Amino acid sequence: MQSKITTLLAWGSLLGLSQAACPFADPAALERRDDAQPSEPLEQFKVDDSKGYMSSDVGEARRCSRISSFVPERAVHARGAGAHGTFTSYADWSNLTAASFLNTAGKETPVFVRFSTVAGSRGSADTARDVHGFATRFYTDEGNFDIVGNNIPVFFIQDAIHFPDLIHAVKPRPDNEMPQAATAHDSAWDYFSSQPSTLHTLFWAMAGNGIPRSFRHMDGFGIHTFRLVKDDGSSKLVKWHWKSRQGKASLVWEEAQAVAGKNADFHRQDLWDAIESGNGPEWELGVQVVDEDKALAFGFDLLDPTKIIPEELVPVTPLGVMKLNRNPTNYFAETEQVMFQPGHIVRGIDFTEDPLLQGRLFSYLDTQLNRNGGPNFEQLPINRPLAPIHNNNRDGAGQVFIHTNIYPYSPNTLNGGFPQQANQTHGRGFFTAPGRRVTGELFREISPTFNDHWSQPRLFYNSLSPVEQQFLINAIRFETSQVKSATVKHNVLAQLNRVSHDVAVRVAAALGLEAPPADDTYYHNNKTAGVAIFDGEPLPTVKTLRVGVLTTAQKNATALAQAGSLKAALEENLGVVVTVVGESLAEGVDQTYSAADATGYDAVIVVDGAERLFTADSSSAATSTLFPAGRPSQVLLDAYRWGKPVAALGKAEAVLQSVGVPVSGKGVYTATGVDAIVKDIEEGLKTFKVRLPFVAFPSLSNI
Ligand code: HDE
Repeated sequence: MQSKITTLLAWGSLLGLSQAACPFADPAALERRDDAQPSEPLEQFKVDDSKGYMSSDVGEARRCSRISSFVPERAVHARGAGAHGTFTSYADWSNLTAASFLNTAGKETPVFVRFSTVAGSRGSADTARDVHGFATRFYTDEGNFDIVGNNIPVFFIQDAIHFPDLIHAVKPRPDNEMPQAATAHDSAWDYFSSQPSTLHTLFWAMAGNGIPRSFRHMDGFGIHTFRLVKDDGSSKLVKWHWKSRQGKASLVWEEAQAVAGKNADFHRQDLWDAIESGNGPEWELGVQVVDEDKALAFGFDLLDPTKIIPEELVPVTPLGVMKLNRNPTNYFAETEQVMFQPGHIVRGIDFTEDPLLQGRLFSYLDTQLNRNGGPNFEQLPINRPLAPIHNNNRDGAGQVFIHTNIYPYSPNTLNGGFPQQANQTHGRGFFTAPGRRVTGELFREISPTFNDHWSQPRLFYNSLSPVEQQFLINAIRFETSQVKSATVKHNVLAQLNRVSHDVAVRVAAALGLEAPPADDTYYHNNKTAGVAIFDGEPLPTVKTLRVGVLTTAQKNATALAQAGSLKAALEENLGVVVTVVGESLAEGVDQTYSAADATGYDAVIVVDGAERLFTADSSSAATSTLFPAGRPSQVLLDAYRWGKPVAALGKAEAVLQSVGVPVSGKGVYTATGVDAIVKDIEEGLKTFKVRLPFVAFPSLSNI
């Protein structure tokens, strides 16, 4: 580590220790605490007031309303959903780390995960295009360890001091608080184009990663380089990876916008339903491991959080698997009050001097102090570690323990020297990488090894297929065509042009501008694997994906029966969730056409006999007063336009043509029997987006 960056002491190592308990239910149960008392499980904190009486005490009501509104929403990542689960270690990893949760094959550690978007406020829609938070807490037997990561492996900035600027630029305007949960505005693109360290993350966000199909279908990353430390004090540099066992899948933009209007809770609903149905999602935790002296070996600085280590250079070593299997009992008490901190680390894990990470070690504690009005948020049930707590935090607002030690300081002679500071050899306490030496000069400036902002966005862009490149360009076109400032548009094109002349020309075409001449300083043809979403690996499972079966509930019992057998066959063979749609909620119908739309399904099938609902003839049932005119056709056509597999059984084949779906199109299936359609739908769902709703432009001349 000899890069010329500002090196801060790892104060966060101290921040992770202030953790305790909260028996708020019964004053008589106030705990008398010594410095190290085991915690009780979360269960004891659950209060059931469903059979009790409401208080008529106005004072209490006022106090309660003040209390419940006291915790402000998160300044960023306000919109989110959480779930409990278990992490299971694959092996004894003491060859890599002293972390106790990784020291035995099969060892289970409880976890709580919170997924989020970044820019939107707490009531915003789930499917806004954004980076997504992926924060995991491990309640290990040696204290809490948090990986506060995102679904994109890089970040916008390299130094924490720039974070307020980034957030001010991305958030709504200060005067009118518009636009909500969106970056399609002048200040965001002004910042992106003035601070080119943002380009790499921006490219990932403008590709499918910004609009995942669900929290379950995205990967997670710790982003910064961390350290794993062994018992002997030796250490390695690592990057954390969460790889989704559901595979990666994303929406398309028109669909995401429609979802935002139809179901703002789309992602939290999906996660909740999957867990309730016993199909909790799983991720494999892995690390890329690099020797301490190889921080500059890959042509960039491992302390620079805007860079990935391509997996061809350093493969990911899988350490264990996490399964989420329990929804929260109370959103506020758990998901809202969970207070993650990158500073929450355990023995065997340590920080690096990454200047973004160093700032986060301070900032997250500040945030939690501000949100909670004091340091005792660590005593809340969801934040409280399962391991015994030893710290010297005392008093403060909301202190719920009665500490009994009257010599709460160290060193002391009056209490036999306790409490004592734990160290590597004493008390199996906390330690940082003790064998490490740092040399070099300290400057308050960005290291020259942090200066290349263009090669890696280009690597990312080169690694996408032409269709996915077009997807990315469409996203940039959508965003920048809402930018009003000519200067900003000019600056955007200049930065895009440093990544790729192709991108600059194609974005410029939509803006009615000329791209600057090619600037090939950073151009190269390298590629990396595994970053694609739409043309990546097929999904490993289609279980829990949603299929809409369009039928008629009137005048055609056979069509309704066919919908029923199709539903049974699909659910039994594929484990998908099937919704049978009809004009009214007759028996066998799950949803009406008046409530249905294509955002609710990953694939759509029209059954034999439902044709009359799709004809444009105004005298027919297609204009029934039971649903808005043309709704069945719209569901089918939208599903097709948004790249979903669509199918028609028997005579319903004619419907495809009549609404404008080419029968021979990719992912368009026709059959007479239920079994054949089940197979086709499985194949289509595995590909997920069987076609993207635009043509690929193989060369610039086609713009
Ligand atoms: Fe955060 N970030 N962040 N961030 N972040 C917060 O903490 C901050 C950064 C991330 O579900 C806040 O408790 C600074 C990178 C997630 O509760 C706040 C900097 C990464 C979550 C904060 C960063 C993240 C947060 C808001 C630059 C990926 C949601 C409320 C130095 C590695 C956690 C809160 C949850 C939340 C500050 C950069 C991920 C304000 C100053 C890089 C997933 O403290």
